[in-house]
Amino acid sequence: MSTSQGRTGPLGLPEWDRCAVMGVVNVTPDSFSDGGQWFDPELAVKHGLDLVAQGADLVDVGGESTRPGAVRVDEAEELRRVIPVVRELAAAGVLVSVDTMRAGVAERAVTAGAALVNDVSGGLADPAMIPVVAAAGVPFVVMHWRGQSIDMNNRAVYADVLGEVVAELRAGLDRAVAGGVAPERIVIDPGLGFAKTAEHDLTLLAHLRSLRVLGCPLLVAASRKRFLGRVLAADTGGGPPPARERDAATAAVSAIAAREGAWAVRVHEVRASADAVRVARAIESAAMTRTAGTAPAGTGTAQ
Ligand code: PMM
Repeated sequence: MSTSQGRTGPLGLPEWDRCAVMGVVNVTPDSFSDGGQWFDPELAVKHGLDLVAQGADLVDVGGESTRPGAVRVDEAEELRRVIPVVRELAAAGVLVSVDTMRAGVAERAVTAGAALVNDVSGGLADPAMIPVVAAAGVPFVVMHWRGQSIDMNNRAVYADVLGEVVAELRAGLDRAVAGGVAPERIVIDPGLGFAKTAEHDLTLLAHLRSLRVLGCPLLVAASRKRFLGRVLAADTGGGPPPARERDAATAAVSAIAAREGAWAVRVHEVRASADAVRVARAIESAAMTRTAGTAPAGTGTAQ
């Protein structure tokens, strides 16, 4: 089903009549946003269920931090963190996405019940990823990425951030399709904070509609990111608030992303974004109603 704004999700997932909310479960000791809180698998599962109760449509489970400067964990450790959590959440009926750059983790996670593969490298980090996703026939998130987190900040150099991100996403999309992933299963993501400064992130958010030229559902993952800290600090004159104090700012981005036609927002704190996307849907419906000619008399619209 396509919504009034033409927002259609990837083939293989349910369709919502609004922007979907993807809740984040990081089974890591060191994520910038919630590091360590859900490192225990039982707590991680409980947290995933709580996010669904708060309004998450799907839950993204990751076992490797991608914060700037992060050092990679090995595959065995990533599997140990992620697979039991994916399995339990999927068994409980939760729609699960796996956040991984490794084909082996993606493959095992899909077998354990994951319905979507979210690869921040868009298939660049592991040459086996695209063939695995193609064979599994699941939706695939292609994020804009310029290299591993350890030194990604050095790659935040653009003459035209919007044009370059669109071109590089198009290349990622073409790579995935050439590797056998069905185009209707691909979701794109501008990769806020990945090889980007706060100014780059804000420019991309200001032009979300331009990303839709690629013709794919759009995922926006602004939650608790550095650029929000920078925006909030600029007004108070103090330092940036800690990541966990950026949820209201995150919900503001969720409302805007939804209004701009994003397919989904990826957030750590779900309740406020679940409300935000519902308000955006209500406004979208009101805009459609007026377009359809039921505006009050005197506005120049058909009566
Ligand atoms: N950001 C993080 C992790 N996974 N996945 C997608 N698709 N897009 C993102 O921007 C993204 C991601 C950063 O770490 P976090 O889990 O603490 O937000």
